Amino acid sequence: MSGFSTRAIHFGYNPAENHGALVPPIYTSSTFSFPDTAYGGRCFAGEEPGYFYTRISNPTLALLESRLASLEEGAAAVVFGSGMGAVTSTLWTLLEPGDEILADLTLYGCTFAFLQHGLARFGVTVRHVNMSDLEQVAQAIHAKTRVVYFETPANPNMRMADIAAVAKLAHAVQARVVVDNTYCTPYLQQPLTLGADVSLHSMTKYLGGHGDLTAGAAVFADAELAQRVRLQGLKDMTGAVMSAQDAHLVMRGLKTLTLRMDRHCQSAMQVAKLLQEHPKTAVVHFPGLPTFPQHELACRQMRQFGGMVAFELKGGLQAGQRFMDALELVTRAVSLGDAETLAQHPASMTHSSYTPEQRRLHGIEDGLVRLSIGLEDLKDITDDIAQALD
Ligand code: 7XF
Repeated sequence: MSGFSTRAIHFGYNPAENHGALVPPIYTSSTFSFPDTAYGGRCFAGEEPGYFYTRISNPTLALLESRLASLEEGAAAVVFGSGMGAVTSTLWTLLEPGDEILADLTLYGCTFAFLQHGLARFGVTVRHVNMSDLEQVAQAIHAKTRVVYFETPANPNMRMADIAAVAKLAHAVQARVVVDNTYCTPYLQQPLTLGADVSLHSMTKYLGGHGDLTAGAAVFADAELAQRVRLQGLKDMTGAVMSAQDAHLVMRGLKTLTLRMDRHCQSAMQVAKLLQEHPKTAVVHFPGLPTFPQHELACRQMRQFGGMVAFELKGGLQAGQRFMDALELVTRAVSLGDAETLAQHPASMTHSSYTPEQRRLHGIEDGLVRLSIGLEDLKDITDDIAQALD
């Protein structure tokens, strides 16, 4: 098998089969014609592999799916119109009333809201545990646990979970392990090779990489489960289909994924060091710092330490807000993984779906500031952060 970057550029596409076109064509068609009625019937019965309607599958989406499956070393992938489309389509397929999902304490705000306001309202028991603490996980998992769900590093406080160890505990009760791999991308971390069953992405972030699309993906160790998520979760339950134009943009983003990630990671390391050495910061959360509590796990589980940094100033919430308002180059905006360095305040923005009490219980401090380190010249990023700290 060729290397990661080569597959990110070439996998699954042969120009000779497409008039020599270097860039794969974008199939915008929502529907596909049948040579005869019997063929159409066989498509709907699942007896014919052909395309028939884009909400189920489309050649442009299928190419992206095969590329993602290759990059994650999975059996199959399904793409969606957003990261939340991937989360909801997958979990609606895996869970039934009476089942239990065991989720980490810290989750992206809308994922947390979906568990609380979506799954819990339809008879699924939702429990949270500190996924970083294997003893707590071992005690919390029981026979009704069908899904174990976490992000690592978690949005926004960067806490990590040991994918292989959690998977071992979950598989002992036949629960599926679903990991949100958005922060890492398959270049930095491959949950399926560590034993996870599903690796989810918001492709709105690093995989798209340019802040100009919303998209999601789920990559599966088991192709049959991928097909169930496609035919139940995506087709019938959420309808969260991705557009072919956006699939084209994600494939364009994938071509430079490794280059961009290398730069994001290098710059984030320098920003984390600058913050840690500054007298005004109280705590810096970055897996690459030797003081990070799970630094050893990060070295083992991630290829590099990622492009996300979270920190708190000694002055807490007010100081954090003053810092954010003093930024000039760094842009105040949610989302992450873009070329532009972005700063946001989780308690009032991405994690405002938690109540203040829940944030306290779930380890999301009100003073936390989150940075997505972009691709600008490092000196311009650090100069802006330093002047805002001053
Ligand atoms: O539906 P989306 O493409 O926005 O993806 C949802 C999602 C799923 N998992 C993780 C780990 C995410 O970070 C996201 C989106 N997070 C953005 C953020 O944290 O800035 C959303 C802005 S409100």
